[in-house]
Amino acid sequence: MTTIAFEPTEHPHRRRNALTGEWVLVSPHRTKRPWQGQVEKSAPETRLPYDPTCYLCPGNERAGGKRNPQYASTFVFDNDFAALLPGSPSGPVNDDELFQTEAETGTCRVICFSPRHDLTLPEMELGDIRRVVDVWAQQVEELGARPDVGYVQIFENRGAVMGSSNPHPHGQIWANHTVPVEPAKEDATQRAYLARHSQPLLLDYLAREIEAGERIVVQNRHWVALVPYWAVWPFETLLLPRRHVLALPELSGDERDALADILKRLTTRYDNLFETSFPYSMGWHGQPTDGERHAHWQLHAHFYPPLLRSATVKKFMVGYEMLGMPQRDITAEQAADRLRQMSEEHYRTAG
Ligand code: H2U
Ligand code: ZN
Repeated sequence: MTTIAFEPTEHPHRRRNALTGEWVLVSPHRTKRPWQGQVEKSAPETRLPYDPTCYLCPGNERAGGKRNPQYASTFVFDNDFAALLPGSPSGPVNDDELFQTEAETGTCRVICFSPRHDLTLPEMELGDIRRVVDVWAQQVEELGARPDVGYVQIFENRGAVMGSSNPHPHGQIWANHTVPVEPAKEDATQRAYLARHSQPLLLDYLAREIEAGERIVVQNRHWVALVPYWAVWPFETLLLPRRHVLALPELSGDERDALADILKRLTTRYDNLFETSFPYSMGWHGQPTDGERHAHWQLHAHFYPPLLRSATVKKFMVGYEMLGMPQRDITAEQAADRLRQMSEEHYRTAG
């Protein structure tokens, strides 16, 4: 391979996402101008701990007509408007090259993180975040044990800009028969890497990131949160366990406590960045639940936040992104540096 005179902080370049095989265009010369430090604050929100019109608050009636119990910590229910239906047919419908169809079955659930309508993950107590971690793990275990479930996708849409329907802290679980597109890409790359190197891809990657240090945002004894080298969204992060872990149910008690800790610290830094309740879609990727042990897998969470410059200026994935490939200006290293500078005391409680 020929080497060229190349300066990653100046020259436009492409970076390959080792987990998906896809590329991102980075245009660092466009951010040469120093950061203005301007923070456009969004209108301060005052929310009540209980909202009588909220369909997720304890004791309230949901849109489907069912009533929530007076739950005191977390609460999981079957989505009243589920995208997948349990017991519906599954499997190939035809092998038509131009109109290929497969029937898909599954289960969709909603997880309320807290009975408190006014909280978000970073504002919750560590012990209560730990309960959310336990629910995630328990749901993967329970749904993954079903013979018709090949993959359990846990995720959270936070904030109206990400399409979240309600500020009450909540996430979702979709459990499918087939492995969805994103984890399927990661499955293929991780499998090929293990075959070539006898080491899981993400463990090698994490070792290199720890060595480099420049993209690390926050770490504790069991977890590391970093802006991946190939990040597409401005402040995208990847959350990784230090140990080789295939799926959430395998996490020890100590690792779950440490996960609650790093979730709180990471999401607090996010909120502090633009002094706003930071929107994102986040979710967990672990091994498929087909009953096999997929040693090439390494559990991880992705955080995909859309904000770019302030509480109101988001990155648009349009034009070139839709028709060419994803592109970013601020480099992953600059984004990690900004997040590293943030306080771990939440702006709403800081004086
Ligand atoms: P989002 O905020 O990420 O959209 O998640 C809320 C989910 O809650 C959504 O999938 C479901 C919607 O179908 N829902 C119910 O199951 N019952 C309701 O009463 C309203 C919303
Ligand atoms: Zn509520």
